[in-house]
Amino acid sequence: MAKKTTGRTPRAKTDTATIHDVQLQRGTGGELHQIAEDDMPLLTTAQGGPVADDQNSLRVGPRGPLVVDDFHFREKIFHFDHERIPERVVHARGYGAHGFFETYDSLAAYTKADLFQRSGERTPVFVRFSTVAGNKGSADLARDVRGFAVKFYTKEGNWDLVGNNIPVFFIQDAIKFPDLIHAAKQEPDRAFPQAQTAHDNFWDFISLTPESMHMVMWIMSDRAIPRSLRFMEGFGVHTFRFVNAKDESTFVKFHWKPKLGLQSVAWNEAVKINGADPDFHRRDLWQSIQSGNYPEWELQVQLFDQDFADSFDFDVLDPTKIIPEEMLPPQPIGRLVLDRMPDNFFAETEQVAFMTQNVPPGIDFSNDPLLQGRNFSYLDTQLKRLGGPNFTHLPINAPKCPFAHFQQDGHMAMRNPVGRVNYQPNSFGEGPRESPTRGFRHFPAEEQGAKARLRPESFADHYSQARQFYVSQTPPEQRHMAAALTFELSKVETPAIRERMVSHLLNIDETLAATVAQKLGFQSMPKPADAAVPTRQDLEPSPALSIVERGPRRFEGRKLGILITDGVDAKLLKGLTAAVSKEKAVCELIAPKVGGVTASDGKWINANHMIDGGPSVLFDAIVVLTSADAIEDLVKEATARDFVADAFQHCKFIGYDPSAMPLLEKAGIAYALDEGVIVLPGEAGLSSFVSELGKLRVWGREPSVKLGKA
Ligand code: HDD
Repeated sequence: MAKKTTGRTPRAKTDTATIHDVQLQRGTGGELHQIAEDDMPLLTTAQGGPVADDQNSLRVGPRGPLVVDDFHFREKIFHFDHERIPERVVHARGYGAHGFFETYDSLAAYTKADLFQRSGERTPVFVRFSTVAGNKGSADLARDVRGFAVKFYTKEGNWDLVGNNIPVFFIQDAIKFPDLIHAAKQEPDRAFPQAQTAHDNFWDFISLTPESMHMVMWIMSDRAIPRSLRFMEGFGVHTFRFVNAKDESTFVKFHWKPKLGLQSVAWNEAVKINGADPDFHRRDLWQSIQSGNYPEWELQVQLFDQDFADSFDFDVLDPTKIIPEEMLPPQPIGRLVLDRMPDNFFAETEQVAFMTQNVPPGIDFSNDPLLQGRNFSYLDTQLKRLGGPNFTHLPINAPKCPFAHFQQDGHMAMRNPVGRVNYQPNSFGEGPRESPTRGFRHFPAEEQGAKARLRPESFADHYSQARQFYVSQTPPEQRHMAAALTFELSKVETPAIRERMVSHLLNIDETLAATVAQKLGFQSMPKPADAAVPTRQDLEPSPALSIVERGPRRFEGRKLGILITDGVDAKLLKGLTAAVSKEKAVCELIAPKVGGVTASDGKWINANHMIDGGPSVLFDAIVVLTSADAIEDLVKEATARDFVADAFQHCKFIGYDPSAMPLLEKAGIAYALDEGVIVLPGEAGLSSFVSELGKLRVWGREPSVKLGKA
């Protein structure tokens, strides 16, 4: 007699008959209904075969071995074993969304690109944001460049604008890209540090590569730790060409400007966010799109001709240089709105294949050697990642306009040409033909010169724009750069590398170099690095380069964290949340215990977080609303004290009702109250408090906090 079976699931029995219990299905309002087995879709194998039992593998007797004719088990495990594809060699961690691009006015004078011809024209887009150095599972707030890749599904094929949130790059020639990335990623023997540039190999390479100095200034600035993907700029980096119907070319640089302004976090905050919520950026994008607060950017272009290029102090083909916005103001040409999350992360965000060489008629390349090298690289990487040449058949990569060609077969071919003829020319009059008038024609730039491996003289000034970036920052931003350089170099074990870096800083700004050297404990200053161009230009500061100067001035799109306890003044809380939502910002409630609190009017209020899971680093500003009865317990909570102390240290605005004062005392900030710590409701009222929050930070507090005087 067979032994009694064990481990039965509620849905299936292990013996001959499989009996399903009732199933639960979620209704539109989130409520659960019971549905009968016959009304459920049938589970099948990938071959479409109906499955009788998905809970138990096929075996001989209840305690016997598994048998090989269990094709369902074999197929299921086989498929699972192959679920991963290689992660991107760079930009592995990313997050994407769908949306549209809307053209403001016709740009026919500059480009024949179809998407720019008609005012109000909407082109579907898919955007993927990313960090560069970390692996797929790394944390969102790494100090790093952010990728900003946009695929426009135009009526004349896909246009991929594969940019970053920083307008310059580390290197001038694509042949150095593997070295740069090897040096930046984890060291190969120990496989750490991950998603960090604070290690010897990175700074060794950088300090031996003076052309990277301008980019180094950007990544040591707060640009490399954005508060939200929604609050950062994007740049096409290179000089491209627009080409109009008369085949006239205009040079163009692309800029994405966030509607909600720029904002970054403090470094200490970034470190804590990475622990509290490693998915901080993706969660933020998900929440804002799902709640209908669609992020928006304006596309602006710097347009210029050959005369401007010739008169410019730097080479417009050098990707380590910008054209300052004050010198050549960017013109708005359209807006990008992200309004839909992918249905499936893997199918869309992971499998999307961006390629710089995807350009429609009317957009063309310049001779920027980095861009030209990139045009080579991206096709290879997609073949490796996606496993075959038919990755354009995937819905996320397929054009949304009609297309026809004779490419056929290969792995996973889903759309082969039909009919007899699969070549051209053919005499059967079948199939697509090229069109000299409608097809893409490369801009006929005249080129000449000897074939050689070289770097132009016009690319040689590596320090002038690095300095311009530094002197364009406000004092708090300059302090952050010095602190970032000190932190990163403090992790470098080889003294010679630190010295070499400081010798470059001396060519950028003597005070910056001295601050970093002093913090690193140098006994003496090294000599300035030898420069290819001995005279650094003192360029005019460009306020457009500062985040603080480009701050939002409004709290719109931001998040207020309100710590509440039992007995919270219900009227005050209601008034505050109303004032915040009027500003198109969001409130989240944090309570000492999971669930919520009972307010002064006896009503229950649901909280979004328990205090341990809702630290203040997750919010742009905080408020503490408590009661005389609850404050005693609240001050005993270490996390509640951190909630306030961290917000203060990160120079955030803090609102509190008078009963919360003991918590401010316990957090050690009661004696350092400044204009950013505001008692509520206050004389000016709650809306004036919320409009004050638009300043985002009280940077004037920072020096005293740093020195521990607060
Ligand atoms: Fe790159 C991915 C941006 C230089 C080679 N790059 C990649 C992505 C972005 C950029 C945003 C992620 C796309 C996505 O979300 O799927 N890359 C840049 C910018 C650069 C740059 C702004 C300089 C201005 N890249 C660059 C060079 C090379 C590459 C010089 C090689 C010669 N990049 C690649 C790649 C990647 C890539 C290996 C990895 C994954 C992928 O392409 O799809 O081909």
